[in-house]
Amino acid sequence: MEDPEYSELRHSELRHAELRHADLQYPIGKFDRSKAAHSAEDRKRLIDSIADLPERLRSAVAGLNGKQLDTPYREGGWMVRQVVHHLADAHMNAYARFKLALTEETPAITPFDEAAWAELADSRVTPIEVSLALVENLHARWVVLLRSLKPEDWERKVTHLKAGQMALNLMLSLYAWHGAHHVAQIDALRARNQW
Ligand code: NI
Repeated sequence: MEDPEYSELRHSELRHAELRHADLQYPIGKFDRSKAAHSAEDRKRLIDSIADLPERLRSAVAGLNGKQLDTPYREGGWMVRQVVHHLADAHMNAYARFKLALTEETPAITPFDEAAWAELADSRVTPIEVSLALVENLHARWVVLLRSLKPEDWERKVTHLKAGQMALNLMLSLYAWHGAHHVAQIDALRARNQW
């Protein structure tokens, strides 16, 4: 008879291998496009989460040395450093998209090639402090803007060339998810390595 503990271990290893990729890349799950923020309560909660992101990101990377920052958060994934710079890249785009949506009629939004941006020199070698400060300052302005929106403003849309039409109430949930998603990747890496 097989040692039950061994069998359990083997089973969990197999299961772990199956789930490994999706779990590591999407530790909080993929974004659910059905989750637009339709109520004022939902929007308040999501704006608060965007307001807290700079601090959550800072604690996620606190105390990591250069070698740890240059470690991919999963095999074949971005280095921690690139994840931090990616949040600045993506949220600068997001902020501009909100402002475009508020000042133009359903403007067309150009997607950016996030993988290619992450390979440019500034994403690979800039000290993370630069992007931590950038994200802090960017989110400070973004949150002032978000808290000023009237209920009807949340229905304003952009046309994303790949994702189609998106209202601001959907983009709000998307970016609240996006910040939490990348922070969770870093948290999971640290937990696995006991850093
Ligand atoms: Ni991202």
